[in-house]
Amino acid sequence: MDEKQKDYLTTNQGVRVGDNQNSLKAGERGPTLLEDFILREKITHFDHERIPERAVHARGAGAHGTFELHTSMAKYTKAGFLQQPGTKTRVFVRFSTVAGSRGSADAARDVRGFATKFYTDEGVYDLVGNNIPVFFIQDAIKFPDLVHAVKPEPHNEIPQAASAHDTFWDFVSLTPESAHMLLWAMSDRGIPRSYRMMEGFGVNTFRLINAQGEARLVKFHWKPQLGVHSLVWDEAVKLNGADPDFHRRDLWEAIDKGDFPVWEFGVQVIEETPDVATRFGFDPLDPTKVWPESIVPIELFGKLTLDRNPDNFFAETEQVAFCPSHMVPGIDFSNDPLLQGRLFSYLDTQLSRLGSPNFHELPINRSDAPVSNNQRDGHMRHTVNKGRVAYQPNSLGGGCPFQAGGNAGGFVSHSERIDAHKIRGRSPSFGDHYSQAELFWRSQSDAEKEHIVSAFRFELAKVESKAIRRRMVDVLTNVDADLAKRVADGLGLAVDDVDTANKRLHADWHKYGVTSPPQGQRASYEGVLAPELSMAETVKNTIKTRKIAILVADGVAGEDVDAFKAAIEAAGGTAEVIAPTLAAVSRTDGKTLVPDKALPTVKSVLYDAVFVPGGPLGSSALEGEGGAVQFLNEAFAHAKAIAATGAGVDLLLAASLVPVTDRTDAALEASPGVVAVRKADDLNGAAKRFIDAVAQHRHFGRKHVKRVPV
Ligand code: HDE
Repeated sequence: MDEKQKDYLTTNQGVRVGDNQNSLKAGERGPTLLEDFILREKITHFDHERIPERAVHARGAGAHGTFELHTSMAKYTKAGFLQQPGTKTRVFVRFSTVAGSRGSADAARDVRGFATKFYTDEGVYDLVGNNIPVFFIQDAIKFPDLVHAVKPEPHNEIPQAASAHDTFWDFVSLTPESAHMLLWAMSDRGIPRSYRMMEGFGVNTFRLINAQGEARLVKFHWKPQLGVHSLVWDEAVKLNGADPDFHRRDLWEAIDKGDFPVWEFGVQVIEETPDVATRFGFDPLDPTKVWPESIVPIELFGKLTLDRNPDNFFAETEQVAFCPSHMVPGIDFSNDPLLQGRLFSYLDTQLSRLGSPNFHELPINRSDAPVSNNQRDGHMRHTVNKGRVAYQPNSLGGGCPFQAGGNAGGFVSHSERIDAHKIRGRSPSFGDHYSQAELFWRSQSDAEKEHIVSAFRFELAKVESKAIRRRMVDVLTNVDADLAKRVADGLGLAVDDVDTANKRLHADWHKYGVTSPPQGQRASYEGVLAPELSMAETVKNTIKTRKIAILVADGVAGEDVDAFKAAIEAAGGTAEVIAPTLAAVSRTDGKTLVPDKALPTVKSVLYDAVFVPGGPLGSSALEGEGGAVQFLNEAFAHAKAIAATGAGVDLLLAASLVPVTDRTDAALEASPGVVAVRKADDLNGAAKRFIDAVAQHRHFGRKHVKRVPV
């Protein structure tokens, strides 16, 4: 290498390091010298390389992107980035799980964070949301209790990244306001297929303020272009072993390949009339309630595209500091008591996590709008402020910097009139804990209901205390009798009528000091349809970015592979050829095929669907591979699309897709999402049927699933 081009190793002071392999010693066999500043600098830096992980949402993955406005929101807000259609704003988004620590696995059952930093021309705006539109608690004062309850238990730090333990269910069974969110968390929303296929919600209620100073209450929504899709529980459990980085890797690879994730940004708007607390049956300030879209429709106004992976995880994803209090003119807070507490918490936590009030100077947190104020000094100050003036008002600095007032784009808080007694309490409708939980339950498809029941059964069966299990069934009895019965059946418990359940619940709440909020009147959602709460009708017309496995062995029908691979790729999916080893396999047409992956290194859970091409030799070779048979069984039990051509169909028959008593091609074909074509004379037609089946994401209507050994 040319001497000038060489990149020499240096210390942090820029001194070139002569030897990076040996510390400075007194002789070959002598002690190391304290004088070795190169050794000490290197090790000292290493000793301090970790920073406190986030108290919640410690595990995450982020990406850069752009938000582009397509519809002016000027009628609602004066925020600069929401005025002119076509305006682009740089963003950084971090997705996360809540409960697990930084090294925990991605596919845990949990809420997902969806936090967006907009670097607007008027300053940084953070929308720190989740993939579930409601929250467990209504008041910030309960947050430390909620988090202590769900985190690993303090005596033995078990279990990691799981709510299936006593302390969590103890807390929520004594906190009835959590009922609605519990249904969401136990639904498939708690185990998303990928970060790219989740909805996002601001959860808390905010205000938009227009140029006329008019304020309206709003909720924010992110709608994913690829639809909302989830894993199934058995798959999630296995994924956490097969690839603990499943979601992180998925996001990284998609962006790397140019499959940029896209969301539409939308808002629900409520006029803040004097009767706003009672007009809808729910109080818009209550973060345990959704605003059903049939009552308050969503207006979509822009598009978020994530198109660049971070260069460095620590510098960007770890050091990014979100605060709901990072707000710009035209958007404002509501009195949602959860939000009010968050406004304090995040700034405080960034100080302890990043160690300095100068965290806003880190590149990932820096505002694109110029920063000019009289703040000075502090740990790790980067800015070199000039001049002698660091106060306001001043004359020595010509009065600079000036406060902007409202007319020059200064942030002016919405002048809400408040005339009230100081109390510790909540508005009465906050006491209606169950009506929306019931609306959610009622809005689910049969398969989704089944999954919710299984999740409650699983989690509560892991709870050791019988009394807690009993209490949770009593809470569910208040939501819906059928739900309670189905969960109780799994726990060997009986379900009583609501009055009996409530007598027991109230006795417990009294005994353990649960005082607020009192149970209020139940709102009626009779006749309200809320299909948006279900995932059943989501986007199901594309296989874009889906990963499909093709299982092959020596003697595979090459043209079947070619036809399916071409069809999958043409439709925007990815096909990976998997063989028993990485050695090239022979094709029936005399050519060879180089596998992408070796069977022992992959699992069905890493793929969205599977195809077994024909070729009698290849298929029977795979029959001798337990991994291939297990692959098919798992794909089948996890409701994924499966296709086979020619002799490949024999492999499907050899697996447990159909019962022994009915091992026929017809029985296979009768199973939803299974394409079994013995005579492959219309390969393209078969591939098309397969692609349509993959686009459906999952096929929950399969019979005989329970007997499949997975
Ligand atoms: Fe958070 N939350 N939270 N939270 N939250 C944090 O801030 C907190 C809540 C959410 O990717 C912490 O930087 C309180 C609701 C996300 O960096 C902390 C309350 C929602 C992230 C904190 C809530 C969220 C956090 C921990 C109740 C959905 C990750 C580290 C009043 C709207 C952001 C940190 C990222 C992170 C406090 C409730 C979302 C401790 C006190 C509701 C997405 O400040």
